[in-house]
Amino acid sequence: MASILVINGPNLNMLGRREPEIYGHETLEDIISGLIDLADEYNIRLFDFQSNAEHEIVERIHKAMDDDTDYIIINPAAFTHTSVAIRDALATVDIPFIEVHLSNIHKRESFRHHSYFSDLAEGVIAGLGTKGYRLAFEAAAEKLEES
Ligand code: DHK
Repeated sequence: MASILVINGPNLNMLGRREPEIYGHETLEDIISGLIDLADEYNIRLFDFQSNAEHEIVERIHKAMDDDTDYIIINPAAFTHTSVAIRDALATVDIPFIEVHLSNIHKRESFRHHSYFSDLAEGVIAGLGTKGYRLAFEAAAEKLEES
């Protein structure tokens, strides 16, 4: 059975309560439970991980090599704009990934316009809210079915 790992970075554990005008009203639990349903439909194993700590995300990405993760969906949140370490971890494990952002980072403050991940990602989704995770999951699942 193929496996997809969904990683969420800092402050995304606060979704639903955090700046809802930007990030919406759904919680991270809502997002993950929707993805679990999709994973069942596609017969895919879903792993999910959220951390506010950069080193924990780096370590979880390393572990993806050992647990035979086939695809990663990642919203690095604020680390999008700062983390060479998480970028390097993704390059190290060489597992294809899709970068997701709830908000359209290109419409926001200029410090959010640069991502350390987009040039390595298979795809980037921004500005579609929680639907972005579902679209990323479907794209990843379909790629895995083709391979
Ligand atoms: C989430 C965050 O926490 C921000 O730091 C990013 C991203 C944007 C999002 O839109 O999901 O700048």
